[in-house]
Amino acid sequence: MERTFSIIKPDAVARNLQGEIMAMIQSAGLRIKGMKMIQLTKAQAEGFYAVHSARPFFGSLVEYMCSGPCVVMCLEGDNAVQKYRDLMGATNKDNAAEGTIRKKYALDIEKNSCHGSDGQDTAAVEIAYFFNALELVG
Ligand code: YYY
Ligand code: MG
Repeated sequence: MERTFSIIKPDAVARNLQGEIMAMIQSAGLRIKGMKMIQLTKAQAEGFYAVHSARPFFGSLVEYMCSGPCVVMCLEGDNAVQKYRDLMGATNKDNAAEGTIRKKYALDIEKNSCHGSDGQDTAAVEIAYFFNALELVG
């Protein structure tokens, strides 16, 4: 069993798509071990995406991530990190495979509806960034 971290991003929450995206996650065999709805502050978004701070899209990305509420989740399942990356599809919706969350719902490369950790180490850091132990079920 492995855990990963997911965000249903502001563009998807604004269109009331949380349920649709959670249904796709659960149909893929991933279990929700922690979940809450939050609106990120600028500092929280900057910290979460710090790895991208030198990229030209960083300022716009941070502003967008704070623009409305999102749903943060800890997901668990076999091969959860890769399973959820596969379910999300490519970062750019134009390159995303049919049947993926981003192919179905992303608006553009920035407003791409979901985040998923890119490895087990980053998953652990990202889960701990948003959840304490009491907020995660065994
Ligand atoms: O992990 P993933 O979300 O698929 O992509 P990253 O390369 O980590 O980029 C994080 C986030 O930044 C991406 O989901 C949208 C945004 N972004 C962008 O707005 N423009 C780009 N050229 C690349 C990424
Ligand atoms: Mg990434």
